[in-house]
Amino acid sequence: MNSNNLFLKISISLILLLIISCDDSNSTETSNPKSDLDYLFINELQADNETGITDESGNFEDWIEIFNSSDSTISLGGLYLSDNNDEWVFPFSDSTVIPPNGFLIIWTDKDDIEGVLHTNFKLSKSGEKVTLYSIENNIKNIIDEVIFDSLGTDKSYGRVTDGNTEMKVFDKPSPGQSNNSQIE
Ligand SMILES: [Ca+2]
Ligand SMILES: [Ca+2]
Ligand SMILES: [Ca+2]
Repeated sequence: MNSNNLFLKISISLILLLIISCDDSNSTETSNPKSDLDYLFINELQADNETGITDESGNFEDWIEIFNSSDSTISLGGLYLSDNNDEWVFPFSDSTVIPPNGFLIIWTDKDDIEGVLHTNFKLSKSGEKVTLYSIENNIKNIIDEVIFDSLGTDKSYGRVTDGNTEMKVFDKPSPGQSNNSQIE
């Protein structure tokens, strides 16, 4: 082996070593998307909104609030949200990223032409099932699921405290904000 070849070999080895060590340091810092998804919750929803919040078009629409209970930013791009009949995929967008301990409102208005935060289905005011899930290698992984009954006009249904299991009907919905302050 001449010295040029040896130099090349050593250089390549060093570069590979550098790449591997970079990867190592990254894996502890950046979040693993699979485990991160466990920190996502369907935190609150409204299925008969008549006087509450309005979407960009000024319409009183129903919505689902997603809560990121982790300390990392999580992108929802590529995840799925469904009701009893339809399935919708979160677009990849800055708008579908939730900051640590943040909330995101998805409009369930069947107006998906209105923007990336609008689903292709509506929530039934008589109740149904909402599921947040991922599909990897054709396997459906349920991240969170909420079954609700008829709630009444302008009420919401959600987690008594953000991200916890106990659910209740709220007289005062808190779209995009913590549910915790709504405890009476
Ligand atoms: Ca709309
Ligand atoms: Ca529906
Ligand atoms: Ca809320």
